[in-house]
Amino acid sequence: MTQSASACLFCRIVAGEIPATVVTETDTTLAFRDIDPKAPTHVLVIPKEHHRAIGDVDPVLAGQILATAHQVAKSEGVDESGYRLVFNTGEHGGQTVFHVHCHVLGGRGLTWPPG
Ligand code: D5M
Repeated sequence: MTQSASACLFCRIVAGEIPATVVTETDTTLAFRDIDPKAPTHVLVIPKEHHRAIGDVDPVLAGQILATAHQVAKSEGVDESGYRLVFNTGEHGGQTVFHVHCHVLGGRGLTWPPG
């Protein structure tokens, strides 16, 4: 962790200091709509606790993030048509917010490979 929780954008969303359109939450995770959606469904699932990247998250919490992501896919109605879960990680992975987050993307045919 290189950023204090008070300076972290997503920690501030968890704290209610910055508004977000919340889709669902659990004791340990929060799901909210991406501010710059890349697909009709574009939701971010984060742990409420600050961790920089997926490699810093213990397996139990990682499973909770994935379970919430799947729940979002179902509630958004994209689980049947298909969807994509993405953890951009580090500089080459395109991570811009250093509080781990899982992108839930769906609602259209997604191309491969990503850029
Ligand atoms: O993705 C970081 C994502 O975070 C990017 O898709 C925009 C999104 N973002 C940034 N600020 C906000 C706020 N305030 N609300 C909702 N979504 C936000 P990355 O994988 O790090 O490139």
